[in-house]
Amino acid sequence: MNGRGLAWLGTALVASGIALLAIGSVISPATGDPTGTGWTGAGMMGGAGMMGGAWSGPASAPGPGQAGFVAGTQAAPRVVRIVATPQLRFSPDVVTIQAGETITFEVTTMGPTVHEFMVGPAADVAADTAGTPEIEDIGMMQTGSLTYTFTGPGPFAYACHVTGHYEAGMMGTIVVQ
Ligand SMILES: [Cu+2]
Repeated sequence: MNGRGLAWLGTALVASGIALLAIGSVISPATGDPTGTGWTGAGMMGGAGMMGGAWSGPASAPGPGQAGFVAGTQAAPRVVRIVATPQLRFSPDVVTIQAGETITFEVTTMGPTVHEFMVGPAADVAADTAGTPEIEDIGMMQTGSLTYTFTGPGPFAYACHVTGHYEAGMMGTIVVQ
């Protein structure tokens, strides 16, 4: 999080305000699906008109234990989609992987609150350690992408380190199968 991000956040909050917060609150109940494939809100979001374009892509690829699962590799990463909500949560907040997998996270911010997405060893993610892979400043309806290879048993985690968000609980867990 930097000064520019804070300024942008303020502008976005003032400009976008209540209506988008309301939309976010409708969408965000999402699923909490630990496999990251539950997109029950997709139809509703598509129906919201201007937001439809952001949701036209496929859902997350099947995870371990699901039909059609193919482990992600560096040559062909598995895509996991995550929504960052105005309620300072990630949906899903648990992602299951197979040891050694390479995952491409596609993280979309719903609503006017700007978010970040950091992923890696849980201790580094918790401490916001410099150099830990991160997507910065994901603005409203923007999607950021980050590819990460999970080497070793973990523990791994992800988090948003916009000021106050991690402290509010904006974090997720990587379960290694
Ligand atoms: Cu955040």
